[in-house]
Amino acid sequence: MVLQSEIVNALSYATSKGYQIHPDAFAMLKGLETDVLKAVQEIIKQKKQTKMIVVDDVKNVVNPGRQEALAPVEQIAKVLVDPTPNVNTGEGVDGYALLFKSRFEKTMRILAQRPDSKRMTKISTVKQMGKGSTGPRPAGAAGERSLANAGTYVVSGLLMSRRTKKNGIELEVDDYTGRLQVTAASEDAKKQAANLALDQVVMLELENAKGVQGLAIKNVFSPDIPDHLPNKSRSEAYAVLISDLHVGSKYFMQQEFLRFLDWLASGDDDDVVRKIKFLCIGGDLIDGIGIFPNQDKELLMMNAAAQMAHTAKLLSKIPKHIKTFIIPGNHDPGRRALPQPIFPEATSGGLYNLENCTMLGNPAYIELNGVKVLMFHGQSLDDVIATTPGMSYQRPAEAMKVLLKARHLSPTYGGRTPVAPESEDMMVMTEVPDIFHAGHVHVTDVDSYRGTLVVNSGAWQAQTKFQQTMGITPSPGIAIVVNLATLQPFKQDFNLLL
Ligand code: D5M
Ligand code: FE
Ligand code: ZN
Repeated sequence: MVLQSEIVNALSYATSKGYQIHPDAFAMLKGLETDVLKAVQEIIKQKKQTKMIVVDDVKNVVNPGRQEALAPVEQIAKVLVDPTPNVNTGEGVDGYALLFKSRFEKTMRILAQRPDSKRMTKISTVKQMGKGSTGPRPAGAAGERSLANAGTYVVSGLLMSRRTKKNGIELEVDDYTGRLQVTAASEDAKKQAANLALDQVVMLELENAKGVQGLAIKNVFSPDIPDHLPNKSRSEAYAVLISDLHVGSKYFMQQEFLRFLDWLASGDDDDVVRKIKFLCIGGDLIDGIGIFPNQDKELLMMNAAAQMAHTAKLLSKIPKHIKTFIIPGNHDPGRRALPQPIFPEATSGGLYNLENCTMLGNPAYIELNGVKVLMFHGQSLDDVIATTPGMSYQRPAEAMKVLLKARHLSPTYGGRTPVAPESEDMMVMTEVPDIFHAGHVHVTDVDSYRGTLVVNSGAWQAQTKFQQTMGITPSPGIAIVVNLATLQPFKQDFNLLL
């Protein structure tokens, strides 16, 4: 569809200049891996005699001497961040203390870039001010006047708890100098407080308010991503995003997946497919063994190695010119806790032998033609959906936005998502992604948030018994295709239309 309009544009440009395009030349233009309008403009610029654009004219602008007029579709991939080399195994309780300290410090560096953070006060200072007077009063040399003028206090910390009380929602924040309990009493503050993830870092603007014991929350600031203009590819290249194959499961949709693989290989006949340069696979390649109780009743292949070998065989059909990036999910071999290192090579069933496939840990940042892509399987989306009001399994992109706001991929500790006690918190979203790709929920969803394209890439597994009892209706058999030059996404459906 994108190219269709490109051709139409080129045609109408030629017509407007009084030119006609010979059908053979037209066919050749359609087959070019380039900007068609630009090619036609270039031809008209060079043409001196007739008003008919012919095959030779097209050849003229694509011959090697004139390559610069028609830049080929780029394919430059970089791995920006992979947790694998930094993953350590269990450090016990100490590890969690270090993890949270690291989370706090890394997120404070992000918050420091916000103008409101200039007024930040330590919690110990705020508590000190509260002693021996009717309430906290601003103090401290530099901040004194601005704090007094504003009549408010700004603190930041980890959100330790959230409780619904008579007066509103009580939050407890800790910034390593102290702990403070504050109340969201106004409707607006209550709404903002409800949308925070437990254990995330938050900045709060506080004030004294009538009828509220202690300080009241005037404003809630999540670290958030800045509203930004995303990076784009200079040429029209496409990235395909998929996840959750669940090979080995009775419900794996092999027919649809083979249809998808055939489509990837149909390059020469299709204007978009020809320009697919990248494929991102967001985890849950296999269904695994012993991942949930009584899983064996839902398996076709009873061992993980066989499942991986079959996956590798399927993925070997991806055309070799498509650079493929693969991260693990909760069903795949290797460590279960986040962040997950790359698949253990020994149990990867030959995946490592596919030269166009790059294995990465979960989460990982890559750059595709300059576009920053954050790949994350999405385990924590279950926790976000369970604990945030208004979230549902039918709109996973909404839950993904909560993670973007928190600048953290798995904020809540002690829920369904296991997080490893690493001394560095690698789940802090230090980079601002242009595309945020997750899966896990099995529902395709596409949205845009502050310049970032948010994609949940669905699944290739039909509805399981568990999902049926939970009332989760997956949307499997669909690939998300993104034009990296515009960041426009579209869905390519591989379900047979009945
Ligand atoms: O998870 C697919 C989706 O279904 C994800 O949102 C979790 C949910 N799910 C699936 N099985 C279970 C069980 N046994 N308990 C809780 N939630 C579940 P996937 O990782 O692909 O299995
Ligand atoms: Fe899955
Ligand atoms: Zn999953």
